Amino acid sequence: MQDAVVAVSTLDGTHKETVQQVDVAVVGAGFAGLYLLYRLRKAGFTTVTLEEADDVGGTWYWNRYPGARCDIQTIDYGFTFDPELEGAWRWSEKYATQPEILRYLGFVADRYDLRRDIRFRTKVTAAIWDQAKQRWLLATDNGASVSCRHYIMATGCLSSPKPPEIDGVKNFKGEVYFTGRWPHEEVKLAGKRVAVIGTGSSGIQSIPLIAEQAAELAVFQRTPNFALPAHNGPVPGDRKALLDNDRTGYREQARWSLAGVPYPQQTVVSWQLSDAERRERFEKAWDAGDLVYILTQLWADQAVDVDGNALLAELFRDKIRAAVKDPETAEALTPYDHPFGAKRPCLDTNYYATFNRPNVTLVNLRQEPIEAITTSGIKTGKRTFDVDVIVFATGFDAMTGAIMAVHPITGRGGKSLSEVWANGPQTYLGLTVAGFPNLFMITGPGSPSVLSNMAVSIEQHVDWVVDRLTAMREAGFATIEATEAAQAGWARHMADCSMLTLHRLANTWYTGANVPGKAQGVMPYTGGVGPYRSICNEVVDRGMLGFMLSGPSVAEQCNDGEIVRLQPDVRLVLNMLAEMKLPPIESFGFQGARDFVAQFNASRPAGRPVGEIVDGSLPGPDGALSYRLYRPATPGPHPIVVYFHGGGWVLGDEQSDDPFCRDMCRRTGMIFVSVGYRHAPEYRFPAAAEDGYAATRWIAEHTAELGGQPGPVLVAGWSAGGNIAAVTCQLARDRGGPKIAGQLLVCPVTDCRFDRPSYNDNAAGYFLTRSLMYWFWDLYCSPADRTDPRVSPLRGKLAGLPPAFVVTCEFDPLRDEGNAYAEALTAAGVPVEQLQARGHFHSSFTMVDMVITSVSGRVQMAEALRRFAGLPPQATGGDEARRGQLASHKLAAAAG
Ligand code: NA7
Repeated sequence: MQDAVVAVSTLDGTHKETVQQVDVAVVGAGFAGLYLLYRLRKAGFTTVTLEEADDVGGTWYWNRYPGARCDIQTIDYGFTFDPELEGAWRWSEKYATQPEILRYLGFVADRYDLRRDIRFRTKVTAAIWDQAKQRWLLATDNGASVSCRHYIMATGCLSSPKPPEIDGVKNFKGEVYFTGRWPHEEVKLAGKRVAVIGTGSSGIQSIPLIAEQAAELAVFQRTPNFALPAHNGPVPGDRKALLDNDRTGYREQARWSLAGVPYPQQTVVSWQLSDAERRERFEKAWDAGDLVYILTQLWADQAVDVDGNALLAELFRDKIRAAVKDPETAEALTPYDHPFGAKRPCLDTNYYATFNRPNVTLVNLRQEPIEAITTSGIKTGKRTFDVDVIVFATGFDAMTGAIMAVHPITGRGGKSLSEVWANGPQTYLGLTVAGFPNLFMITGPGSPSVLSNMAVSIEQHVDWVVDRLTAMREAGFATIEATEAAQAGWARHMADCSMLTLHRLANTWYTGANVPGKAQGVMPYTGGVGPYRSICNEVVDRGMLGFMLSGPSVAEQCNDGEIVRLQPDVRLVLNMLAEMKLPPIESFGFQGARDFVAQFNASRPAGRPVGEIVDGSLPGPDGALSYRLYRPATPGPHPIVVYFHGGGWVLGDEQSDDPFCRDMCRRTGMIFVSVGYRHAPEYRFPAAAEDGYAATRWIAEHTAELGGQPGPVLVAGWSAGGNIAAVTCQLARDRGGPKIAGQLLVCPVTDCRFDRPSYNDNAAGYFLTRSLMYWFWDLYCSPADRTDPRVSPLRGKLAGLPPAFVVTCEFDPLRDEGNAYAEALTAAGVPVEQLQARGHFHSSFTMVDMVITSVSGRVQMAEALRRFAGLPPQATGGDEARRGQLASHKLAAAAG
């Protein structure tokens, strides 16, 4: 290391001091820092790691409190970059203790001789980017400053403990400990009166052990948490067998999974299971004592849907009630304020049973908040607790604390990171920040980090960063910086992802809510480890999209843009379809295409239950038409919505949009009658239009018989069905009824012009292609008829039509004609509301089971239909979606 230390002038040039010159400086010698050092050295970069502690370990160095363990199973929680390392280390337990993990990290440091490049007991006190030299200068509190081309923060997500935030701590005459800074020497608690404040993972792990030692223990709980028994013991045989049978495959599956642990995506939804089946699944998870399993494997909607989650949370609550004898204590320990998994659940050993001990008292701070800490103990609103020891298990300034609060970081043009992040962290990929060239964060905010197996995420980040530095060096680039556009796009994508899960619905350290005054928004990436990895790879494949690269003797490169413009789940669906390498649907022929659609629909989970489903037939203009009626579970009579399915006038039937009809029936509280109109090419224009009108007329005349509310009906339709709904409104106006109270047009076909930009921009790649639309048109309608308003309603007279809600999707060939129809209706004096769905594709709203981010759109559609029908807003779904939007918009707003 000495070789690299040279005398240079400081930034202001006034005096000389010793500065250590390296290619790359790393801060932190935990999991991330150690692997960085290994990779950087191997890649031939001169490197130094600065570490505040006097040994390696990071989080596992500091968190030495009694009971500290990892809560990812040890076979999944370790380095995988070197099979020989994997072979050389054996974990003793399913969940390793802190000392064992620390030993492991020491073993890794020794094995690769990493310590020689680590400066221990050295804190960075400031970091400044020198634009002229294109280097970072790091000041330290111990020894030489460091000048480096690249600065990588491997500072961990949970390494900056939160201050106590309670008055009077300094007055307390007894012992004070923080779980996140537990002393190295033994802490003797035997015979003492102890208070523990905080019931997150650290509290829940330590409380049972402290209770065994202390004479008395008072646990001060602000928010109860869900805790699953760890059932610690040997590494489970089934998981180990999976790993041993195919180590490479097992690790690879972890890398592409959602949480970084190799579990498949659960596909069975809660409503497909009986109460007994759900309980059976839950009991299995409870007995397995595996946090990732219970968080992901019970049913597909457990983490994405409030109702699906509530079923699981209630089973959990039953367990707490059964474990704790005193009903009042049990009730206080039972969480109601957040969905299961939205706040970090804990893994425990005897936690709930500890409250049955005579020496343990639970103090419910919701009923008696702490007023102050006194010289002798803790005073609440109701009583005083005299104690000898106070343990603060109050958590961390998570995700951003160690990056931002620990030392000032000054980027290009004197920009301070604290100022740039004042409204919340802004990053590109969670790895870089615009305005801070050559600065990288490992598992920074905006990456999956704490919502994943950290070991897997760390390896992915480190590999990506070191590979980029290597590629830059080979190409002659000296600096790399994220662009503002890419970063703003990432913030939008983050906000979109935050709609996928329920994390936005809880006040947690994930959202910054645990630190008073901290900007709030979901900080970790909720889109999953595998999707995140594919996005990082795509950035590279697309020529370092969103990065500016420059070097002394090469031309500057900036391939600007947003890496993900699709909604995250739409991206997954389209990728999945692309992987299927399907031939164009039109190449199947019309019967083959119908069979394909039927097969595709049959493979999807059934939609949610509604009150009743009735199949029937009604008289059409040329024979009977079948219909399917969806009735809400609420008492009727209900207003009726006549619905027309999608399928280009060629495909589908009255059952093919079943999940959408069920969902809308539930959300609107209205009857949906899906009409099986005749299809082309057997029945060409105007058969579908005339069937639509005739069916609407018949339904309006038979509302009472169908159990509907007397009065006007409503119409709705998707795609070609949207076309039929729009046409039906025009025909009803012109042919003397029936009266229609409102029209919902979802991605409707409205015109026969193919020259609007969306037909080109979205011609291919978004499932509904331009050529498929051409095929539909050819099968349904000859060119001479295409300007007839019964197929191109945009060409008809628009005044006097019922109020409309028009939905268009950004990545849909039909987008612009839908927007044109909305504009034309407005111009004709028709009340119009519009949803222009960003990042969505033609099928987003009907793929109810797969496109979670379309929920809020359907909530808006349902609210519109209720308004048209003169009903008050529905409280449930709407509220949930609105809350979600608010939380995610905080991040998007911060991006703006
Ligand atoms: P956590 O999970 O943030 O838990 C901190 C606990 O301390 C939590 O119960 C807090 O209640 C409570 N707390 C925080 N501040 C106060 C004040 N001022 N008064 C009373 N109670 C307070 O931190 P941990 O160290 O347990 O775990 C962090 C992560 O490490 C964990 O999630 C795993 O990923 C590993 P609150 O819930 O905020 O009401």
